[in-house]
Amino acid sequence: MSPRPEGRYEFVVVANRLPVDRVEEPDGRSDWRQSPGGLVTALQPVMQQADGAWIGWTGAADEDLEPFDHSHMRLVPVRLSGDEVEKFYEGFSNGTLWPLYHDVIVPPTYHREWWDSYVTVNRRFAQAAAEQAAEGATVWVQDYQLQLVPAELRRLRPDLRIGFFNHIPFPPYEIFAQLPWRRQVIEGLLGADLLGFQRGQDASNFLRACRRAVGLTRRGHTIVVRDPQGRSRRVHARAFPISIDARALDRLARSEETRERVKALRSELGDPRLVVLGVDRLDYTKGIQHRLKAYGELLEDGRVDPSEVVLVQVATPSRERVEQYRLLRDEIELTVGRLNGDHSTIGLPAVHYLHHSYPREEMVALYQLADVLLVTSLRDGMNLVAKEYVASRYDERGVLVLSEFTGAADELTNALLVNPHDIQGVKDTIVRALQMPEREQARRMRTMRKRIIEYDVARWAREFLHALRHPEDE
Ligand code: GDG
Repeated sequence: MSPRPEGRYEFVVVANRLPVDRVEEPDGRSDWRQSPGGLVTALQPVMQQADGAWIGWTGAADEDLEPFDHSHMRLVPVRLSGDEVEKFYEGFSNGTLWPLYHDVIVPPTYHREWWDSYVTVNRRFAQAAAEQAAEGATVWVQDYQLQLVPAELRRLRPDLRIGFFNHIPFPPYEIFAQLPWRRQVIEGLLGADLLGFQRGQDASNFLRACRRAVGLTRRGHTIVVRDPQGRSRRVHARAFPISIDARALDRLARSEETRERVKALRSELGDPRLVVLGVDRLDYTKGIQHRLKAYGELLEDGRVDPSEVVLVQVATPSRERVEQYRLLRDEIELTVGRLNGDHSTIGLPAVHYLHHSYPREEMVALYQLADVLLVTSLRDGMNLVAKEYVASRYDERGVLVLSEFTGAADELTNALLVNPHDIQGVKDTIVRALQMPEREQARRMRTMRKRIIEYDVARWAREFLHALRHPEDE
């Protein structure tokens, strides 16, 4: 089916998920609630100004839903069958691309049927965008699940301005080259006018992959491609580090409700113990096992006394139908169980392990409570948790221990940077963080807060869209 010549939306976002979650009302009906993510917060003002539509999946299989309006946006659901959820989403997106793009921390799986499903679903997203976009509209495609959408969309609608942002790292060519469909992925991405990455290194890796996989050489940030009609077109690729709504978090952290909650939590945790916090999706890229190993050894060595310090680890449930994630959960829970068995006393667990998702307010209270925040990712596109911690610390207290292998480490250079593979280094850094004088905490926190407040998520969206609409400035 060919799309209608044009839809009516001037600004179209295409993302794997719609920015709403289904909620069950007490009367048994279900309704939609805006998801808490930063992306929707950042794009909402643009959506409202420009008459915007958002194309994505609801998260449930085999669901046929008509487009509907919510939070001043047109939401356009894309259907995925159960088989596609398995092959496109859990398979190719989370079992092939996710580990491949995160330095093959676990081995990626390559299945031809998963790839076929990825192609089919990417075409469906492109078709939906082609139907909604007005003549000459701006379309912004999000993330690794949809890398073929830019080229497919350009084929259907050459009049559009197409941007793409990759939220996860783009790997070095030596790793990317494993992908049997590397050429098709690069060609898919090159359908865009502007490709955004988290770090300069990701953009360089992509530009290098263009030369190695499809023989196109760069000029600075730009690659010149030839359309099938023989016309040449310029594609720009560079870093636009994503951020958070820092002012909103700062406000929430200062609120009376949060202060009360912090007080209550502190006494529940056994005041005056110091709190070391980890907050992650339960994912093997986050280095949760490395962190537990380091912390466990500190308890073992007696360098950390569990009556004085407690580790709180929030591990938000994630991708629970994927085998590797189930194994990881078992492994982490076994380790936490052992640590608590060896080091807890009644009423004073050495580690609080929380496998749930919390409301935003509770997260901010935890950030306020944390004397040390541990981010030990083995590879992470950005890591918003690190930025959220900094934004919440209006009191300029607290120490951020941050893995060098996060995008955030490029900006938050005043954190205590660690190599999560160096367990001795992580141990020493945790001890240093726990002993850091308040003046040094404040000095470091102040510099990091300045950066986060200046470069917030609204600025990220503004700079990307400006670059997309004004390629002459590139
Ligand atoms: C990908 C890239 C990149 C977590 N638990 C709860 C909760 N969260 C929120 C955090 C934070 C977000 O989820 C997690 O973001 P991260 O950036 O840390 O990590 P990924 O989910 O892996 O995100 C990453 C990001 O995309 C954006 O481009 O930075 O590198 O991997 O906002 O606060 N929020 C609430 N309850 C929880 O239990 N409310």
